[in-house]
Amino acid sequence: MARRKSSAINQTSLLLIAVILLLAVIVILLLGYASGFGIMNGIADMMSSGMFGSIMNGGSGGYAGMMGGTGSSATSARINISIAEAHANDIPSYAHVYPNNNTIAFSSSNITLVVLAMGVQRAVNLTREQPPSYDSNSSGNAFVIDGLIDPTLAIPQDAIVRVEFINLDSSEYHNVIMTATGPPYQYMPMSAMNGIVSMMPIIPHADYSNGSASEYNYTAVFGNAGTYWYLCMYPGHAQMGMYGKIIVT
Ligand SMILES: [Cu+2]
Repeated sequence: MARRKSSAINQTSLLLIAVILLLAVIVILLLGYASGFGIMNGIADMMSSGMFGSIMNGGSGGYAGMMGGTGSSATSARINISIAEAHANDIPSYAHVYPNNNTIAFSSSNITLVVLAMGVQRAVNLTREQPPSYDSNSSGNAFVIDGLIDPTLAIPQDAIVRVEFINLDSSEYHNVIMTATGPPYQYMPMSAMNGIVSMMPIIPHADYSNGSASEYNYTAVFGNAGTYWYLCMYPGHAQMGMYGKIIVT
């Protein structure tokens, strides 16, 4: 009996430690963003052999361009909100948009994916499309990609996907990560770390008083065919429906 009890305590302790670690990572990501990614680079160095790898290596140079060596191409910047919205409606020729089944099929091995984050209501106003049923709570948050809300993305295997993530929300922090683990997601979406493909910091909301938004760029490659998901790691967002499906063939 004593043995069984201590094992249960150990499991509870491990879960607590996992929650504390995830909270710590989120705080560090926020601090890293605030300080121009100085901390992020440090973490990326420490974790370069770990699961985050060089994807985490945020650049400190804004528009300065590529940072570091192979795979270390993440950059952060500010972008004008109206330019960001125009950019979002500038759909590339290799992106085939099917509003009827909320799907975008990409026919290129070099893809630029502009991902906007915002509240569901703003997404509906911007696109005049409806969100998928799982993300229809008007107090929730959503992704807008090529004029659709949380669309399914069909992407060729091994395609180079340049993600341009822009937070157009007026009040909430967001990010977009990609993973093999699908919904349902918990308030703290720790399950998403299993099968993680890409990771980025959680970035601040836009400033509508001066018309500028936060942007973060990184590159993702899906080396294996299958079903993947993109989601926001900010606590509660993916749980309330801020996610979409990726089909790699
Ligand atoms: Cu979010």
